[in-house]
Amino acid sequence: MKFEHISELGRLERNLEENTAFQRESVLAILKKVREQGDAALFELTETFDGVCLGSLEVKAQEIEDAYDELGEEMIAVIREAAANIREYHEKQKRHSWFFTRDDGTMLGQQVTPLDSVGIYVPGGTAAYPSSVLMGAIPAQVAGVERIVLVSPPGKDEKLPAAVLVAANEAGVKHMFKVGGAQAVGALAYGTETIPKVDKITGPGNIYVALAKREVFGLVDIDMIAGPSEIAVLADETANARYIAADLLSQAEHDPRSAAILVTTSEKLGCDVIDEVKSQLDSLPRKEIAMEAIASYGAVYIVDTMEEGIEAINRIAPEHLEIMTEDPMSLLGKIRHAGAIFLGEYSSEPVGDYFAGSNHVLPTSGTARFSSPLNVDDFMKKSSVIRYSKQAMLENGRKISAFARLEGLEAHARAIDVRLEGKP
Ligand code: HSO
Ligand code: ZN
Repeated sequence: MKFEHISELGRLERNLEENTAFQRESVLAILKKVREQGDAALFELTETFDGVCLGSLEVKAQEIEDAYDELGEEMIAVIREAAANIREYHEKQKRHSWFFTRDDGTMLGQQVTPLDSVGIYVPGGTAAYPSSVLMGAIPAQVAGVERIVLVSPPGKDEKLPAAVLVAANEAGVKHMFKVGGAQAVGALAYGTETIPKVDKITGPGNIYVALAKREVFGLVDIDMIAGPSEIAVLADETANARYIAADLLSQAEHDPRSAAILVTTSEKLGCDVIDEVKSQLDSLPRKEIAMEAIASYGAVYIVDTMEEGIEAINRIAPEHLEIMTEDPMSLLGKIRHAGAIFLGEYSSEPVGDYFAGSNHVLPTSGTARFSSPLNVDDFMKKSSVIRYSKQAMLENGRKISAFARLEGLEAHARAIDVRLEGKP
């Protein structure tokens, strides 16, 4: 981690899908196989890629019970409390249908309907995060989605991690399947004998999963193609260097391509944070990953004024932003682009990853310029509702048919005219 000039900001742009022609070819072959052979393809591909010969794709009730025993009371209680916080936050996002009437008797409105079914992908191995299960499933459940389907690659023991099963169960997921990779995306998009076809696929995954999601987009909806995690901290001389370093490392440990950036008006704070990062790194179990991230995408930018700092943050449009200044609230309104904004020294980023209630599935790689955290709206859609009255038709019909003729669409015009003739 070192000082860099603000003009170097562009270096942080990372493209997840560079040079992926080879993987795309194999994704296409996998999707074709799943479409043509259904469950048989899933069993075969799970044996090839995960090295397990599954007896059944579906997670059985007994496995969920065993997961509760394995996880233990204390962690079950923590997951329950986190789930309650996430539910409370997302309830506030829920939109309702609205209607209004005009004096002429017309009624117009918007009817909001949940999607019928969604699939939640949970990556395998050390990235099988139970917190991400809550973040995907709870907004869907709050939206009112009837069928939430979880898919995740099994471990060598043929199982899914206990914490994942408990989190899914606590979030109200009733259908869980042991399949991962591009084949799981194919199963959700096309449906197989065992796995129901869904309308939308959410959740992060490796490059094969990301490419498969992109490939089936259109047939089904997808959430986003997430890049490596990012954190930016905007700080003045009052900030605590130890806290900032710890927070930068919290995201650096996710991925060797994670970005961790400090933008500050204080050169002294910048130096202290660099020293702290070096000393805290040493004892981290995931030090190799964090070190690589800090070396490649870690940076400290010194700015002359807070205004300049805010400008830099808006250019980065980070996934996570922490504001560690004397009065963080006073800067909030000036931040235009950031996935999640953490205010003050006790709002450490992992508070949002696990427990506060806000969603941790956030726009990365600068996409916060135009997109939002995963939210209840992602699992709902809207229908326009129109009820025109006879009076409104008689008053406005001529204008409508004239508009239709302007476009050369005579049948449209006559559909109106036929109602203006006075004949039923
Ligand atoms: N910070 C990650 C989410 C996560 N962290 C899951 C821990 N577990 C992406 O925003
Ligand atoms: Zn995290």
